[in-house]
Amino acid sequence: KAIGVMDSGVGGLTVIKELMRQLPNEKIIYFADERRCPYGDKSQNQVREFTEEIACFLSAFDIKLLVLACNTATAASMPELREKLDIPVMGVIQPGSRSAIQRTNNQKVIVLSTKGTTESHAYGRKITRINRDVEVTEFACAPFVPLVESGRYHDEDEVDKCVNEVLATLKEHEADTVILGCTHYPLISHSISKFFDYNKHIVDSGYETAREVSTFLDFHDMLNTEKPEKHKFYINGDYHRFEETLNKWIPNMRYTIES
Ligand code: DGN
Repeated sequence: KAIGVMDSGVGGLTVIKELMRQLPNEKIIYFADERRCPYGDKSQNQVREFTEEIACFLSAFDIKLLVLACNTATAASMPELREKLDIPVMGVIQPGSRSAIQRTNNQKVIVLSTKGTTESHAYGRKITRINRDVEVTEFACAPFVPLVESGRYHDEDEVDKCVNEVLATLKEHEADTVILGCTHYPLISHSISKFFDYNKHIVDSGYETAREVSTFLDFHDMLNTEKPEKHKFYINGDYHRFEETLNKWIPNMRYTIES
């Protein structure tokens, strides 16, 4: 059985890159909602509706686990979706929150995310529920997703400029840990670390989520033992740009793609 993964666009690729590295025998079936991307400025109800629709599409493939590789979708739909589906559902907010709690020494954490995730306060609630001494600053970075989706994330000067403008007010922030609370952001994480003079822990929720998926599958004896032939991608829009990012971010991957 495969693992179903969804995102609004290319962001989830940062999660599957880690899934493939940490769990090389698992087959991935990925859905990118390019037609309705970005999710960040949509209402919680709309995002929940989109996520349920995609979960339903992916469930038809007889998957053993669904990963919401999108913070905005996780924030909007996690408890409801867990109730509706009869397979386990994992999101990206819990793993990132736990990792930040482990890493912070001064108990101050910044969360960079979309407007939807910021306004949901999903990270703030999750982190303080585990450790209420941690002070969480949630900060929306609306221009980052369009920058990544447009494919301009590899133009370092342009990314640096955008990061400097968006994060300007956080320059002197005393937090020692920054969560990349949107799965698109690891594609520009170099500029984000540079902006903070490389002196903050950067939490990549993709990496942490893959670790949790690995623990979960192992614990429930659900790991595959043979390498999959090919991974599968479904894109409901123009897939050329998606495929360009896919090939740059995860070279030499064997896959089929349908739009
Ligand atoms: N990658 C998604 C996330 O982690 O929130 C959001 C991207 C978007 O559609 N704004």
